[in-house]
Amino acid sequence: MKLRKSKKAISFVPVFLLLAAGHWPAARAAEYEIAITKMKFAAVPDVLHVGDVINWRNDDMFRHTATARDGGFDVDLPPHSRQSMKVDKAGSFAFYCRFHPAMKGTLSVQP
Ligand SMILES: [Cu+2]
Repeated sequence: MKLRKSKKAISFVPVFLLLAAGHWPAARAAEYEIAITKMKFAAVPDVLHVGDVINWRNDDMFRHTATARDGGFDVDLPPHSRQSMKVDKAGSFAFYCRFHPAMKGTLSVQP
């Protein structure tokens, strides 16, 4: 029976490829931008994780807020401004703009 020395090294290649393919460890925080344009919040990321950062960006000439209905956050956004916010707890958080209650969305945050 002939054993080739390189055989063992080759078996590690698929594991390396999986890691390189973008399967980040859960602990790695991601950063997202949620823009406000023409009195509307842009689409929210499907799933957020605790530790992620949201950059709220107000492109309008009006002042807006991103305010959690449960009081967990209240981000003030003067015209043409941006503000970042760290997501610090898991759950589902409905939010709206205090000045324009028709503007709303929901953050879904996993641990
Ligand atoms: Cu508003």
